[in-house]
Amino acid sequence: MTAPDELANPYPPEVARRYREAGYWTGQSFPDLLAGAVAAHGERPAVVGTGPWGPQRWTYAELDRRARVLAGGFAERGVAAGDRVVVWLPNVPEYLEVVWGLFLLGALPVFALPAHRESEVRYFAEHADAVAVVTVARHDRHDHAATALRVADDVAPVRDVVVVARDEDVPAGGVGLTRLREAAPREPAAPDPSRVAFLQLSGGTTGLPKLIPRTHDDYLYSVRASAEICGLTPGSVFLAVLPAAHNFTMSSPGLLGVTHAGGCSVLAPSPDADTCFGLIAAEGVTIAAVVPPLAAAWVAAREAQRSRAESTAAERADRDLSSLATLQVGGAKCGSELAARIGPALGARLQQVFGMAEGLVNYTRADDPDDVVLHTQGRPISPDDELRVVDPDDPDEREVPRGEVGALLTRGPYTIRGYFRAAEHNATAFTADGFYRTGDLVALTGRGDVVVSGRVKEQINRGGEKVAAEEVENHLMAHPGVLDAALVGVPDAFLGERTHAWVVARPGVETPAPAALRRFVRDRGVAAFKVPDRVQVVDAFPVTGVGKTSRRALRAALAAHLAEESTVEEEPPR
Ligand code: AMP
Ligand code: DBH
Repeated sequence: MTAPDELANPYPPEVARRYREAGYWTGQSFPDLLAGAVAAHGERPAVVGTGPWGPQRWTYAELDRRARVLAGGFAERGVAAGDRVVVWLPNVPEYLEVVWGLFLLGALPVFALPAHRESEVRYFAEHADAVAVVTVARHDRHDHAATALRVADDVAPVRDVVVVARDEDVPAGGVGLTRLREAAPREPAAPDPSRVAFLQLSGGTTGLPKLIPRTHDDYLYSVRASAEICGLTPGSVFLAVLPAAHNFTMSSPGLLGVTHAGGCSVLAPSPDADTCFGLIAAEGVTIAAVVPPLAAAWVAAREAQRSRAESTAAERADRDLSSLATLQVGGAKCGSELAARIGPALGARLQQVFGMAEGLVNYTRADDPDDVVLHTQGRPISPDDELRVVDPDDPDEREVPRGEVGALLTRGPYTIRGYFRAAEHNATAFTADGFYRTGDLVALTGRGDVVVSGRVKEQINRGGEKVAAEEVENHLMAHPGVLDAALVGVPDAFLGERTHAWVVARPGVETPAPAALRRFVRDRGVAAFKVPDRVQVVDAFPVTGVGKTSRRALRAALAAHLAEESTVEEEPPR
């Protein structure tokens, strides 16, 4: 289905050679990573979590045994090395069994978020020519399995929907995980480490999300280096709070970094403070990764607990967070005020993380001065990460003086050179010499730390969940009563930004109500975080005198207008 060279190493050969010579690309594959952990730490705990079969606690040897069986199970279902399989799972331990099963088989996971819905899952399956979708029965009041089965009906290459559920909960047409677990274990494949290992997802800026091809070599370099920067050891216990498939949770240093170090991954079934504080206390969690709104919620919960004097000894033990050495905050900007409250409230050292699924990840370091940790988003992983901060209005993209704000371009040993099957988009997303245009506005400090100050890309960062303005506008414009739509971000005290849709009604038809338009977008089967927080129907876009009404200028004008308005009128987030 895929031309063989489509998944080949996308870096120019001389660049690949340089990254190998520098020791970044070592030829390690995903199966090698697991084999290394099993050899060195086989009897140590690898995974803790709760799924359809109740609480699970697996050593590396047990995880490996399970993954080999699933590799055999997928093979029996006709999945072959190089095939793509959409993995659409919440934070259950079986997530790791499935993902490692696919890696050991040499198949390529295509990661979807649990919050995604039919429109996104269908797109991933189609765009990647996936042969199977793996999901759960129900999650978050949504029937994931039923949705996946509809996708399988319509998208020709999808032969199987594998349902991670007890047999009695597997709907007709689905294949229960127990079926795959009956297979004979399979010897791990030996994939070419220079080739693409999986497709990661991006928040996207255009009408359709993009798939990100990451090779074994480039990704595992970032994982090993991240584990080292974050000081992971076999004693590290990582709490996966955000979705396991999110690039932050997976690799910064995340689930894979912990595997490299021989530590333990604890999967949180829900990100709320009660659940997570309980897990931190019970499992001795040493490091957790969250987005700013979650960090704020945890801080507030802790401050509230402290002020309640009547807590019993048992309650106090249940909330003992003393093991938590590091709280990583990233995905969206962690403001200085929140940053300053984290240490005192949670007793953990803050680490800011500014990363992207396309590659580049920046960390503040454990030995950085407080000033750097509180006020910057850190510095890159690699000495060979190239960061150019350029004038966004300059067609020649000349660099701005150090310290000034500009658009960030980056290139390096773990940053992609192009999205998967997106030639047209790649032409604008990358420079001719291979820099990725991140769309972020940043300044570099004298020491080379990055301070994120905004963005040029048409994307709204809703508490770390990325919303592509154009994608939502397209959904709105599919409504017969809508002539035009523009989605903008509005400042929000909790989320950083929330979404506001301006809609121009189509003349001559009944003007749709805002609530009906929100429902319309939701019913089109998109992730809930993409449903506009507020919809406002107007006769025409309130912009004149902008010169040309490019959509970008329009959005900027609307955003400015709304920012003014929102200082007067505050709406609680959904
Ligand atoms: P994605 O490309 O979907 O993986 O999202 C990556 C984007 O998230 C980055 O380009 C930034 O816009 C945003 N982001 C991630 N971490 C941070 C951070 N610590 N501060 C500000 N923005 C961030
Ligand atoms: O937002 C992100 O995509 C992100 C944030 C922190 C990321 O991909 C990462 C770390 O690796």
